[in-house]
Amino acid sequence: MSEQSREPRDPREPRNLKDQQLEQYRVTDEGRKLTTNQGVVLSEDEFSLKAGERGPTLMEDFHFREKMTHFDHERIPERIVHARGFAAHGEFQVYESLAPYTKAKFLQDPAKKTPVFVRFSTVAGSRGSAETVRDVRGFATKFYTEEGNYDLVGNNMPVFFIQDAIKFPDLVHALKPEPHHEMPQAASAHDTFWDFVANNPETAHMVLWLMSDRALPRSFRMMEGFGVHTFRFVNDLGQAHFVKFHWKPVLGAHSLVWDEAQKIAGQDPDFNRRDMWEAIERGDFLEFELGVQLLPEEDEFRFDFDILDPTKLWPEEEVPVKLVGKMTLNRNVDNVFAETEQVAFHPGHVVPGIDFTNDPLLQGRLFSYTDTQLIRLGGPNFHELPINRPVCPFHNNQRDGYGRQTINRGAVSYRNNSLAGNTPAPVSEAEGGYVHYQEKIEGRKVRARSASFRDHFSQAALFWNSMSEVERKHIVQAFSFELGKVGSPSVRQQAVDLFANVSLELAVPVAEAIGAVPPREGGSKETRRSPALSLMNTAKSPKGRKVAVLLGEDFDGAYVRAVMDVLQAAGVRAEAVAGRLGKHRGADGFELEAVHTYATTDSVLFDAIYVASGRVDVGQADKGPAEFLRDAFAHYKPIAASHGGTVWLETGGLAGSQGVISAAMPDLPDSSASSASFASSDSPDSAAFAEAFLEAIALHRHWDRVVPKGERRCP
Ligand code: HDE
Repeated sequence: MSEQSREPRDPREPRNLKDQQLEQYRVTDEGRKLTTNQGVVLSEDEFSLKAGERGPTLMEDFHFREKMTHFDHERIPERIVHARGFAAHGEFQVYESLAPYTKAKFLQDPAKKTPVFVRFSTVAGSRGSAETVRDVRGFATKFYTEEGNYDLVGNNMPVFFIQDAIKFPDLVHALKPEPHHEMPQAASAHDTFWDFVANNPETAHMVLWLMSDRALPRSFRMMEGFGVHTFRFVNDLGQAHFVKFHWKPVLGAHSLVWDEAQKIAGQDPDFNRRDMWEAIERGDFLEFELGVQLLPEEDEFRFDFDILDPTKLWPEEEVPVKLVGKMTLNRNVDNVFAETEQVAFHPGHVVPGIDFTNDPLLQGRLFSYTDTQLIRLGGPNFHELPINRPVCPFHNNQRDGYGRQTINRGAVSYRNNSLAGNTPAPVSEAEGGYVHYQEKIEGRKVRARSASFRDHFSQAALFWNSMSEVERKHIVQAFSFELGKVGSPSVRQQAVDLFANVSLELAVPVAEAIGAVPPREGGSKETRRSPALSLMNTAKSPKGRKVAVLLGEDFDGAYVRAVMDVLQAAGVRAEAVAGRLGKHRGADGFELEAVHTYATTDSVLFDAIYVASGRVDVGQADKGPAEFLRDAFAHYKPIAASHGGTVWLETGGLAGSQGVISAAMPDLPDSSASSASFASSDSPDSAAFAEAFLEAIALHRHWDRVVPKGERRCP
């Protein structure tokens, strides 16, 4: 690229080694002369070259040919799984040296910031599919360390569907849209998926996670991440520990409810990426703590499950998660294709101090990820793409291939050689050379599953036992929905019978909902619980939430502004919605800016609703505060109303319900008026009102609220 086409970047943006490396590839086209890819300046770009104004187009039109050819080749194959993803840059810092466990350099020095690139994804859907579908989420992190790239390619669930990689093509074929009509998109609620589940009982544990609220994350900022497999840490002395990796979101793990998730898929298919993009642009960076569960080698057989089995987790109560560092995602990409689409993750990208185990799922992944990049990114040089380059130098005798960018000087590209002093040369472990952990292995070549992998139901039952009442209800509803979409009565019955092995409390109501025969016998002997598995025990903070402030004609501007300021100071985004965009004058003459209309947004896109007006002109929309409140109430969200807005609570019969804050609340200081429009002087203190609202927002959902079945309390 030419020198003059580079623009200096905003100096306020964070810098690190990776950022500096990427800088040399960034180009700003704005304000430049239009040229061909060969650098020839063009004089015209709207008309192809013709023999006469009304004549045929000429072959010699190199500009037309180049422009059209490049366009024809713009698309590459989407990822076979995890096609829909979104990514950001950031940094990772360890809290204290992990030297006793691993020699990985990026885990030694608390002062060191390691650049990272993280891609979040859904699994089943195509690249253009909606984001709030019921699915596993990918959570892939590339650490650009001084010793080379380390990729932690995880998911937001700690276990997996299958135990051996050879079954992955079968799983994915069953999950993806059915091949004869390519339906349904981005959904597991269809015959082939459930046929696979019913006939592959190892799926039971993961399917419970998939049917739980974990499959509907409110935000990429609010979900956990897991490395899934058991890996190995190796220290300087060659001693090993088994390790499981966790990402813990600082904002806690929070989920959508199903009806909301489905509606968002229509209202804003980009909901999760928009949330992440906007948060980073505002400076509300994503924060995750890295956690490790460590197990000394001698404890390998301590559990009643096999630690090599990827359908099992290590209960946190038995092996505590040690929080060892923090990752902050603080910069959006400049170009989604160049970065997010071309990034190539691989669980086999490890650095000295991190090694594999014999988990048969992990072993198979070590093959698949390079293989897939060869077709997806068109050849063996994908490591040279800017986003994939390590920040340390790399030298070897690999040469040529499609899209080769490195210009290797000299005649030698082999070892052993004498002409280049037998370099580039490997170095000893002491000098930083990667040495595989020398695990002793003995065995016959067999195609078999270890007997220690055969219990498929105990941990599924552990998960079920650990759920709160609300979470269990959601799981039963999810099974009832998904199996309710299955056409084959036989598959429905087989699935119910499989989950009878987990719990009859689960299988019987599902069977009743889908017209299957309720199983009479079943259940697991597992009675233990792991409280860490329930989302009810996660961190609760209002930070990162979004509130719609519904305005009409009679709001008290100063009061509403004051409430919005308190919310904003607590990290809550408060955005005004009105019948038209732009400035709105309150009853007191104070102006507020509406950034949405009742037509351009919707209740489901917010975590809470504040109605500030009684009289509302909805403009060109066919919905208004009544519909916003109806959905927010049914989705258990906090609702607040002041001044004339309280009338909506009363007509809707919402006043007094859990998580509904009214300016007329009896326990608020100076609370006096109820539904009538009143001036700020008679209204309760805006700070106290906002604080009560904030508390309700921190809880996120008010599950004890009674949402009537079969009828809606519509205002
Ligand atoms: Fe993947 N997986 N996977 N996977 N996976 C891919 O690689 C595969 C598995 C995960 O944002 C593919 O580059 C096999 C477990 C993430 O770019 C592919 C098996 C976990 C991503 C592939 C698994 C994951 C992928 C498709 C069973 C959690 C997205 C495109 C042995 C620990 C990475 C690509 C990104 C992507 C193969 C199972 C996580 C085909 C064979 C378990 C987050 O190579």
